[in-house]
Amino acid sequence: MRVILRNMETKLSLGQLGWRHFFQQQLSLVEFEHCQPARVFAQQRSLLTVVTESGESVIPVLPSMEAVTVGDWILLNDRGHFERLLERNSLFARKAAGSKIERQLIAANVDTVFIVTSMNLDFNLNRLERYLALAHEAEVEPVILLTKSDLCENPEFYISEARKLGELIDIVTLNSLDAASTTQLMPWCEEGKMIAFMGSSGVGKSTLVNTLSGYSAQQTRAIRADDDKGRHTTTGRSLHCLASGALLLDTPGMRELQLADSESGIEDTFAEIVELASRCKFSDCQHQQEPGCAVRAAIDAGQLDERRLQSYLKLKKEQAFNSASLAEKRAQDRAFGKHVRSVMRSKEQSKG
Ligand SMILES: Nc1nc2c(ncn2[C@@H]2O[C@H](COP(=O)(O)OP(=O)(O)OP(=O)(O)O)[C@@H](O)[C@H]2O)c(=O)[nH]1
Ligand SMILES: [Mg+2]
Ligand SMILES: [Zn+2]
Repeated sequence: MRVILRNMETKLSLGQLGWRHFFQQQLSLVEFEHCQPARVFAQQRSLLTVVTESGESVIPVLPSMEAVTVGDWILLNDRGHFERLLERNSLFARKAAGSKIERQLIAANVDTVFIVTSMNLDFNLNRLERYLALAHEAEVEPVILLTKSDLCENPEFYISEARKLGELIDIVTLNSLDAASTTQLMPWCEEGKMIAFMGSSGVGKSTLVNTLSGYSAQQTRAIRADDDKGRHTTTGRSLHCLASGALLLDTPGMRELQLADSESGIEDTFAEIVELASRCKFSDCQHQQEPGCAVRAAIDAGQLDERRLQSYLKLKKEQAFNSASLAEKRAQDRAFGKHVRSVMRSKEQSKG
């Protein structure tokens, strides 16, 4: 993972780093006098790169520390050591990829997430719904970015498809290689705002970071010609500072985005289905063949896509399953911790 401040000699003010009232009011008087707020810009296994008003520093990750992620605000004491993590404004998390039963933190205190997809074979409504659920769960405003407008003959088709995901979602079409085209994003890139780019490999997340920052901060690589898939060029998360004062987070294209602990994010993403379901005859209606099902009636009347209902049911099932596995794992970890502590205590007692 890399940190790129536009100019390492230039110090960033707290405001430019994204400090605001919400964080300030968490400080006690003692902390206000003796601690320095620091923003986490990058995170390696055992090291955190943090930036304060006085510049960048690297601190060790200690076992006693809570899990922190890129975008977090922490307090450093007068010796520059980790004091504590501040409460987050927003948090992106998913179930770790593969068979690992673990919650993985993606980013904290993000102001806007740009969900990036290209107007080619990458475009997929089900996947966009996954990202929207993640954003809604984090309570972060999502904007859908449809890239590669210069290569697309029919952008209207993609816009109208994406529009099916919500009347009010902001949708932007652009050519990520063209600076004039990316100025459309400037309203979200005010000083101190943190913007995250998320989406599959090859859609142009790093290209956007490069064009917006005006220099080649990130490596980019051509996609495969046969299926438009990317080559997983970016492998770590990194924050980049724009001249406007916004912080851009580039992320690696996710191979697998499994939702966990995201019930309300899914409900918000499929609000119209939730609303219809509240009018079904039975409270436990599965919207299959039950009599008096308002959801099926809407599908029959052409007001709701069968695809969207299936996507909703699939995500709900997945998140319930993953949340249960995570809860079970947490309970096991707690029981194990208790066991270890009681063994230690009895050892100490027998010594005494
Ligand atoms: N013509 C055109 N090419 C683009 C556009 N956006 C990205 N590209 C190209 O698409 C390829 C992939 O772009 P990247 O920026 O590396 O994609 P990424 O989303 O960062 O991919 P990962 O790092 O693998 O997750 C590169 O060859 C870019 O030049 C666009 O809007 N128009
Ligand atoms: Mg990239
Ligand atoms: Zn129903």
